[in-house]
Amino acid sequence: MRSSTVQLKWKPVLAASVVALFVIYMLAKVYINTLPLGNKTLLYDQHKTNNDKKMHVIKQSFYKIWEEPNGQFNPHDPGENGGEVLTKQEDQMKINKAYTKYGFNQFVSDQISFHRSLPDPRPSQCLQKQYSIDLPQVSVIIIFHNEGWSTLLRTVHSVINRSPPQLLHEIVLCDDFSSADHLKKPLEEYISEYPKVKLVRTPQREGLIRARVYGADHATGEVLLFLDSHCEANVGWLPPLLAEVGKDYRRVVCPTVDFIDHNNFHYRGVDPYIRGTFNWRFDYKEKVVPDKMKRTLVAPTDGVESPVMAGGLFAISRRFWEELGKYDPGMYVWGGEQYEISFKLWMCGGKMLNMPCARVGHVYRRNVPYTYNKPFAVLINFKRVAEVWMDGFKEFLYHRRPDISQQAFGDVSERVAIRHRNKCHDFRWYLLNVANDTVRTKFEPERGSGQIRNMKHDKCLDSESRGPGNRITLNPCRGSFNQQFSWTYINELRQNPEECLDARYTQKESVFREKCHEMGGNQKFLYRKESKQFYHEGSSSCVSVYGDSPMIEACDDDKLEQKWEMELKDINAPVPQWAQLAEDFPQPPIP
Ligand SMILES: [Mn+2]
Repeated sequence: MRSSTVQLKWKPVLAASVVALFVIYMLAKVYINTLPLGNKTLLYDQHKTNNDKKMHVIKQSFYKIWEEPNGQFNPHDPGENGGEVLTKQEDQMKINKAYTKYGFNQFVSDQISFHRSLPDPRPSQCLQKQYSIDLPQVSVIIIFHNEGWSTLLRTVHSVINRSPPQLLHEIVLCDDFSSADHLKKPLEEYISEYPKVKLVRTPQREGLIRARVYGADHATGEVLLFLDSHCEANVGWLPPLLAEVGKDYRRVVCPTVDFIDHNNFHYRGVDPYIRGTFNWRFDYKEKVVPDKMKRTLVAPTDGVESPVMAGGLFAISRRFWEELGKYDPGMYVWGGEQYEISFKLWMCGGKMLNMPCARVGHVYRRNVPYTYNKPFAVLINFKRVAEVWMDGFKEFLYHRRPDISQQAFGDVSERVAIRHRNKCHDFRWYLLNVANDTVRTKFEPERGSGQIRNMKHDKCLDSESRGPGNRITLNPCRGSFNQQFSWTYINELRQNPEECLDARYTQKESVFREKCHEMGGNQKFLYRKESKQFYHEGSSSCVSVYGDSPMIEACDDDKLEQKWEMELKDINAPVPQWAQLAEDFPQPPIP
């Protein structure tokens, strides 16, 4: 009784507060709309719909107008709204040819408008986010080598169409010594219509890394933004990136890279809250942001701190790029540059953020269509990164990758000088402060290795050199490369280079070979020494045999089909000297 009396008294007060708040809100809105021209506090308001263009307010609808010239496109045209393009059986020859030449289905790409519309995959909060009008201008640098006409120009047009003109200083197209005819005169003529697009060509084949440096050297904007030549910038992509660099010139930002299918050019948004990291084989890994960290994000629109960038799509101030010595010019072609730039930007006072509101679609190639006559390029690059930036921790890498360890790598003294000149932190600092929850540094010896023999059939697990997604089979033991497995510290059954046995309780009749995800689950196999069984925790079952293939089924100690032999190792052997560096580091959990 008494509590309801109290409630009755509060009701009018509550109503009055709501009205008062609403009035304050409306007054604030009116005030913002009357701010004078040129005032630094003016905002990019992506929501306004009235005629405040003259107040230099960039609106969401502005992007939309810019995105679709004349606002006219037919949603039924190929690939509109990021949709997939279907092909006919009779086109298969042309499609195969396109793959050989470009690494993706250029035949499909050619049917899609340069100005195609895209779905907006941003978290809804991004649409309300406001950006200062006082942002630095950007040079977008696009490297290409024998790129297809339509993929290249769709990249260019998506940037022009979806960038506020006052933020886009220029687009630098950097041709890394292409031979294709369409990239000569026809390209020059085409871009002559677009005053902001400039074309530079390397005097010899440089490879992606050095071509990016060449392109950047020809750019004059305050911020450099690198893109591949088969991308599509999405709506509102630029302000979130430039706003961060504008706050501090040592902030490096990556757009969220959405997925464009190489086969049908379907555009798919991805989870934007991810962090890039690596393992001690220098495989790049992505980890979803742990809940603990999600809570510390101030807003869903904020960037996620990331230890390593995914690839080559990022923005950096020209000043920081130059202070850091650009990319290492002693690197070749492609590979390893993402580690170099990521390690040094963190170690030398910067910060890297993945931006959930900035979206760029990228076509992941199926195959690499070009050749470059530099064997061991990636090994040289990795070795240079390790020697310059990783101190004693390079041994963690060399232990897992003897091929890197043995690689000649040239002179790195100038790169080491950059480290000293910028008074950078050491790699220990990086591991403890940047990558401490993504990279395990404790010595993790193999638990076993060699071939895995079934005791009933006297045959061995065999991947028959087929790639990810394929079923594992059982063959006579012959010690071949495809029969070599490593039972790792985190209980994977791993095969080089980085594929793991993978079992699913939904498909018990087979065991597959998949890219190692290092998250346990389907790829976690515990070996029971006494019963010689491989116990698959994810499905609470054991690896057995059906026909000529391994399968999983309910564990049964008495079944000889479930018994396997492999050479086990002593994981309690003393920790080698090189690995003692990080014994006391806090470790991210073992999956
Ligand atoms: Mn690419």
